[in-house]
Amino acid sequence: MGLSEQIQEIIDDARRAVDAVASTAALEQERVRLLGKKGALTGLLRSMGQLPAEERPAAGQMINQARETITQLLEGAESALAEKELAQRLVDEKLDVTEPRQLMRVGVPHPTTMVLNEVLDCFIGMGFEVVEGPQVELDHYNFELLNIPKNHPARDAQDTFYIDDNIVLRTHTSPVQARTMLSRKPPIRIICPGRVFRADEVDATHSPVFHQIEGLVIDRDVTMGDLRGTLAAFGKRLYGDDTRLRFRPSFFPFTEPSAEVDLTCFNCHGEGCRVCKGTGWIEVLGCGMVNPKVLDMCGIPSDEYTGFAFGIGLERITMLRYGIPDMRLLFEGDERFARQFR
Ligand code: 2U9
Repeated sequence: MGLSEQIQEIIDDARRAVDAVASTAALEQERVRLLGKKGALTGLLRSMGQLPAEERPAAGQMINQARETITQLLEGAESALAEKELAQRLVDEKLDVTEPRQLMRVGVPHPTTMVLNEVLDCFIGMGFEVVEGPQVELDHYNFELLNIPKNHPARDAQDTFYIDDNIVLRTHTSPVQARTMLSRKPPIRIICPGRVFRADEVDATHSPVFHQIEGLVIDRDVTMGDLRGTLAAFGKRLYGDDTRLRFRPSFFPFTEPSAEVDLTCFNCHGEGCRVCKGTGWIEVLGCGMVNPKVLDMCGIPSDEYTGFAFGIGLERITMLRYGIPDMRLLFEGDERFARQFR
């Protein structure tokens, strides 16, 4: 068989093989078989050495042409196959974005969070800045700087969770204010929300973990009148514009004088009802003028500055707001409970 017949046979074979190939992977195998080192065409090229010298250029040209032809066959098949495979993938991997799916359950804010946000919004509106601090505190910040001395009953392990002799779970957010006073100069106008801990037994009105919101204002010439005006604005925001407030004398180590603050009942507006146990008043928070001893210990000269502070038990006002009868409901994490207050 002459060279041109051999070449024609190789091309015919290539055409049949390439036509029969069904995937790009199989096509690659064919490329190796047809044009690779062990292929028939390469074999012919090698055997050219046996030809008389004058026939070699023509033979080489024919073989190269054949190689070109086969390369074009492979390339044509490759683009046709790639197109076919893409079309198949588009069918196989089609997504029906209109297909109905399992609905995602969306959570709701906890009632305590909703009341917290309302209280924060009120004080932020009056120019207060929100400050937070550690829940695990040094005895020094939690007690000493707040004029709660070593023998004070609040320090008892019956009332306070101790980590060691000097470290406690904070029993109020007051250490946040103490830290702020030590690190800043007046004027100070801050509101400090956060989780606090007391070694209480759980019942309908007590929990060993609860939340406070405390406020602190320090500047020159801050008076009890400023305290009353600030809390009156808060009371109206919380219980409505016709809300009145009254101060009852009280005692806290960190304030002097100190007072407990009642608001007229949001339910009966002072007439007396079940919510306020017939008194017309609801106790909402404690407050006072910052004890000069506390100012001095926290690096603020008490002969130059005065201040007021107040503390709100968040769970208590949340229970009142929504008529929740038992504090434990606020800590159970049952979402069916939370969903009732949207
Ligand atoms: C500094 C100085 C003074 C914070 C205050 C109260 C009054 C108060 C209670 C409310 C209900 C605690 O959660 S509760 O049981 N708090 O009555 N808190 S004055 O006074 C401060 C705080 C920090 C440096």
